[in-house]
Amino acid sequence: MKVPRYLVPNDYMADPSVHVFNGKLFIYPSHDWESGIPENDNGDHFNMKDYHVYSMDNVENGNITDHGVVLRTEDIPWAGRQLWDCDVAYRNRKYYMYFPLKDKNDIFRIGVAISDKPEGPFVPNPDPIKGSYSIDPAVWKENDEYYMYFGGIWGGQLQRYRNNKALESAIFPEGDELALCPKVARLQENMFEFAEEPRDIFILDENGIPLKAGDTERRFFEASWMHKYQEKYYFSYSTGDTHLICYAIGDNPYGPFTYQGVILTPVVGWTTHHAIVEFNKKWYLFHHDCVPSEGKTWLRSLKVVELEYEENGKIKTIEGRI
Ligand code: FUB
Repeated sequence: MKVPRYLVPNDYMADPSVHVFNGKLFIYPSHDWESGIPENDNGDHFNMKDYHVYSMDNVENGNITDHGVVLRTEDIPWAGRQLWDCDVAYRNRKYYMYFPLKDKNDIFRIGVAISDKPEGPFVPNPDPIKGSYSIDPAVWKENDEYYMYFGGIWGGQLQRYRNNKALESAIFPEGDELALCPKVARLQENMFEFAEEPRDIFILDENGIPLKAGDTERRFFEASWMHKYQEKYYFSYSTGDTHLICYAIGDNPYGPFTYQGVILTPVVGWTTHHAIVEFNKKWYLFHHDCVPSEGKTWLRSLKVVELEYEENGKIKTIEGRI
């Protein structure tokens, strides 16, 4: 399947996280809707209030099952607003959904909800993960350890923190200053807490120098994802205001990662977001765009396309506007 295909034509779904559980592909998207909130740089117009889960036996034939609503803000005791990009991990016969949500003080935290089945429904813990902040959790399993990648600038609030502590007010590095780093933290065995202080992830240029804040076509903005190919760790992310999905390669889950190139050129819409997964011996890029909503940035539609590697492990760039 070399041409991207829309997966859920009857609803607006975005920010896919995708995993293979029990031999099926499970998709965990954000659920966009028309809330009427005006667009701003804070992302208030992304006012999502529930999640659905989707599954597929076969990506090529496009058949997809909607498992319905699996978690809502009204079920989450600490909820303020805005359920953004979630992810799900499996451990010891339980499925853990990690979701970013603003608390009652309008601060993004990361919550956990549990299910016995990959399709949910998910029951939320009464409190968010201690010490969690910002958005876009993505969980990677390595042997018996689980690592959560997270972070996002602007509406994702990462600029309000340094060394995992809240600042009095946001500070954006500029120009030649080091770009804000995405974070990673190993999870405790119970999957409910961080097992360590979140660490910075360094994305290096071709000379081994961490990317600068002014390097907006390459520096991290949001939407972390991790996958492994030929024993290398591929950390991929969105550059936000320059609208690219890029990737960087490293030798272990903590990095550092060296910048490699663009996976997806800008799509129609403002945000871009993705998941990369191998299923039935093919690699796929799941992503979203705003073509069906005629460019309304807050009404995004889920897409999938095959992803290919060069022999040297480089990912072939995919055009976002086809
Ligand atoms: O859906 C809200 C936000 O938009 C996500 O958390 C970001 O990754 C961007 O896609």
